[in-house]
Amino acid sequence: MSQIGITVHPLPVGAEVAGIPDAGELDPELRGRLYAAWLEYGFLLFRGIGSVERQLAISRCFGELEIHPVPEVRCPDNPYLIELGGPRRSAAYVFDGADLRVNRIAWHRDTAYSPDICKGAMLRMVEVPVLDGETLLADTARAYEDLEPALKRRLEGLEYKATIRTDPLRTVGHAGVFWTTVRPATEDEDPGSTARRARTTGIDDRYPSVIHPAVLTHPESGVKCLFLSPTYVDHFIGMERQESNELLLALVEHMLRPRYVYKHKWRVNDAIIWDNRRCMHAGMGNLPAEPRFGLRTTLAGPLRTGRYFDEAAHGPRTTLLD
Ligand SMILES: O=C(O)CCC(=O)C(=O)O
Ligand SMILES: [Fe+2]
Repeated sequence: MSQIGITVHPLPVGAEVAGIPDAGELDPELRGRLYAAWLEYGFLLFRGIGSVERQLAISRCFGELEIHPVPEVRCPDNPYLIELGGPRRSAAYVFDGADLRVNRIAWHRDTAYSPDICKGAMLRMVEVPVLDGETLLADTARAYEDLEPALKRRLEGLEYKATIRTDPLRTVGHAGVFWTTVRPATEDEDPGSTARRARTTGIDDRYPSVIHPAVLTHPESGVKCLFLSPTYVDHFIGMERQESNELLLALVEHMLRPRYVYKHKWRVNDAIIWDNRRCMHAGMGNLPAEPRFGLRTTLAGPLRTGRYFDEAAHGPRTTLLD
């Protein structure tokens, strides 16, 4: 039986898909429609994805899954899933000027600290806090399109150095972080936070800095995207830090204009699959008293957009999949 009964409802940014069957094989025609909608809208929202199996099956309509490069975040039951929140991922709290929050994640593209960023990811929310906990997504293709021609020319051929930053202390005050009031919680506010932060500092050393282009021509749709991953940006190559920070801030402010941003208030079993080449995303965070738990797949088909900053030490990579 044809499964073509799905409907794609455009949101102001992205689109929601209704009518996806709850079980069974997803036929090729349906997969084709989903894929075309994904490329057209940048991300798709599904409701009522009630199991890991369904999340994996729908994710696989968009490409092969990959095992996330950071072992610490993998789900012990299934290496193709990572955990967001939950007892194993108890991240340090931050203070945002009003409250202590957990799960607050600054704007980024997944795995943009590596030369091969992943193609996309599907996040499904299993446990949802009553208050807050939204995920934000920004369409960087539309943001690029609206830039002034002079700024587009300035960005031509421009590259930036990207560095993983797992320690919130290092991101505070950084121009790429739009929550300028955020600071890590003190040990008094969040007993154990110093030790938890110490557990993640080693991760940074395993991921040498990389260089990515500021603008990416999408390999499938051909649209140009403002390819920044703000929280990982160290500086634009060839610029003094002040000039680089000013440019970064101006671009981030532009990308975060409400017309390019969608804020998703989760319901249990909602799932969003984003095109990581086109969209960047962030987590608003929630109050520590409320549990929030999500499971995420990662789409392989790595895109070699970058190279190591220090190629002498880490080697140029010559083919796409080596
Ligand atoms: O927790 C969120 O809202 C965003 C999480 C995130 O960045 C991710 O799943 O890649
Ligand atoms: Fe992410």
